[in-house]
Amino acid sequence: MEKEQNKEIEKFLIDRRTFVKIVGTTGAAIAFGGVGLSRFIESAKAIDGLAKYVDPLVIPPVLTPNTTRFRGKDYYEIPIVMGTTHKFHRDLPATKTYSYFGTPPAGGFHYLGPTIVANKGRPVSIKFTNRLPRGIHIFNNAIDTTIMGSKDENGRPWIEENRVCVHLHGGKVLPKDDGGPRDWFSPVGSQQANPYPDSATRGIRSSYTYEYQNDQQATLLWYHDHAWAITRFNPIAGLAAGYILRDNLENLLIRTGSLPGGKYEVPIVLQDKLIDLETGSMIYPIAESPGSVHPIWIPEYFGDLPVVNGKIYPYHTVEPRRYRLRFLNGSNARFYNIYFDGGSGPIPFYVIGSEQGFLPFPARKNKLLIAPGERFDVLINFSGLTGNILLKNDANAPYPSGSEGFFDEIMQFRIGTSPRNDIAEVDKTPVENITLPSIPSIVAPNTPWREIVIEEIEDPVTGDPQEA
Ligand SMILES: [Cu+2]
Repeated sequence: MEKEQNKEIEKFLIDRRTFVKIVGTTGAAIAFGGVGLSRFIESAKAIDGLAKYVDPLVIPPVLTPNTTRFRGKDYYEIPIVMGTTHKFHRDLPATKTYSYFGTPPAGGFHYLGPTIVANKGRPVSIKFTNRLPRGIHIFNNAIDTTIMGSKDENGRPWIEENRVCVHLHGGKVLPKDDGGPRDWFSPVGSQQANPYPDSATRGIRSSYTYEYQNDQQATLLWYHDHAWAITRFNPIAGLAAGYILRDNLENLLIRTGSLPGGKYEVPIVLQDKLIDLETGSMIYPIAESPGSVHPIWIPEYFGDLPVVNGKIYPYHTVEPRRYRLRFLNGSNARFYNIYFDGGSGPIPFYVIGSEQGFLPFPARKNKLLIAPGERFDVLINFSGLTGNILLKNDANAPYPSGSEGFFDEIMQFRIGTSPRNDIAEVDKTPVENITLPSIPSIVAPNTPWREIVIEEIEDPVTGDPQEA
């Protein structure tokens, strides 16, 4: 029985992979051909000089909700701000970033945003306020006004380049709370008339309160910006953060020690980044093809530096025990095929959940492919290991066979010691024996499998992706 189940899981993971391959092979390999690469190469020059594993991993703060303002609901207020103090690396100057602002931990945290922890069945309401500066966007040079949504109905570029809206990725929400690209809102103080009657918010307010019912499986969701015509910039600028949804069964597993909780549950937000190593500024490359349909726009962004929770090549000191790592690929286009390397081959780990909830049971893996936007819930046991473990990657960009290459190292786990008297209860139950919260199957027995292919249409001349 268990074997059968294991096969099912394996099939699930393999099917996903095959699916991704089908998507990935059509044209992605040449998607980047020739556009905006000069900047990419320029910034790559000094990478060898950037020391690895000198910055500790930063854990985004978990926000405390106001539980009394609205009955039966967790309420938050999150300003969306620009910061000038975030350091991606010890040896880089501070960088101008955008973020969902939470109480910063020591050292400053002005990138990405606070983690929201919600519980199934208890609604969350978040008032986001746009406190970005009016006007100029952080990636102003890369704005292509030929992209739909870049101009108003009179053909003028939007005054409010720093428009925002918030999308809870993977969330089951009402349309009004989905953060559709057209439902953007402006920086504080802006009073631009609302030109579209179908938008409740656009241009006429500086904040919007989203309601999340949390009526779905426990999982890691994420919230990120989704503003019209500039969504590709904003999560790179920093507007992306985690939203952990728990349910009673999961909470029980944490309380009883079957799943690591507290500091043993670590969010890992993977991104790639282009940074001007002189100034510390983030770079968004542009195409230089005047006369083409979109002269500035590039189809995919690839950075040459791995960034985890806002730090380049960070390290994290762990105890020799089991950890739960909540992976999110918050990159624009980069896939990661991750593995843990202790010096003698990949260290096996377990996947216990993916985008929308737990797997039926833990699946043992050596490597794991994570596409942009995807989340994976991973258990890894550091007990019995010593020294430093590297989190590595061997996925090409564009995936799977592109020529942009990849950084093979991402971050380092340093195996420390266990605190005295800490008996890691969690390690006593073998991972295979953990019963995960069951998910009701939505597929009737003998339902035929159908393959759905999403294809990218390329320009016959340039080979650039045109539509999908
Ligand atoms: Cu999304």
